[in-house]
Amino acid sequence: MKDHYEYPYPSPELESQYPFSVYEHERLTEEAMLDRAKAFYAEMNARRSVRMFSSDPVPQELIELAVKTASTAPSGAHKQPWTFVATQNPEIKREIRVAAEQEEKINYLENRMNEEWQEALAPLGTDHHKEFLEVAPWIVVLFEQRYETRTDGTTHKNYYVKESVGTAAGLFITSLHRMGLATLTHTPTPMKFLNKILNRPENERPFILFPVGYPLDGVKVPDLKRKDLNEIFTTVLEA
Ligand code: IYR
Repeated sequence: MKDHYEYPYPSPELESQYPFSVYEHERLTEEAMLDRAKAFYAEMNARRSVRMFSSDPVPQELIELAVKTASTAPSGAHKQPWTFVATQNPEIKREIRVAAEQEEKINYLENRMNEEWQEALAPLGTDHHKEFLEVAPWIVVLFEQRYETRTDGTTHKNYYVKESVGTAAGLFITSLHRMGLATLTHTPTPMKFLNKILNRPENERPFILFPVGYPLDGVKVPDLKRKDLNEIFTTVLEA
């Protein structure tokens, strides 16, 4: 009975209608799995968001590889409902900075963010100055596609868009860190101005803006602690 499936996937009917292939997977020893998991955790635990970048250039190929990695994310009905828009053009970066700072001035100085929100941000010390938007060599904006527009002009809904795009964002951040670059998940809310500056269509909505580059030498980050496992993980062992 072990691992016997009464309803195997794909069913013969399904396989006669759509293509399938055997998933290539190498099963590792538990020891090898532990080694890899511990090394990867240590590497990811060293990642930090930074707010000052070096202006040193970064080759476009590295950005493209991070986007390709992000696009391996699972997505609702495999729609891959995302567009990554990258620029290293100084004038466009300036326009984005000016527009972002305009919104953030309202958030911080005119209290569009309420007191509780501003208190939560106090240890980070963020404010309306977004100089990094001009200094970082790249700005990559991740847009979510609320629906897709096909070449024949018809529109089709996407599913679980936020879940899908959020998952892709995580892989993008992971890929950048792994290749030795830094980023910041920046959301200069409201972000609709990015459609205009970056010339994006109506079906796309900005999800996260990522400045990308090397961290500035000696850059400081808040002494944040990550939650212990017992605060974020629990098991349910009895029915
Ligand atoms: N968008 C603002 C405010 C901000 C909000 C959160 I939640 C943060 O974690 C950090 C900042 C800004 O970028 O400054």
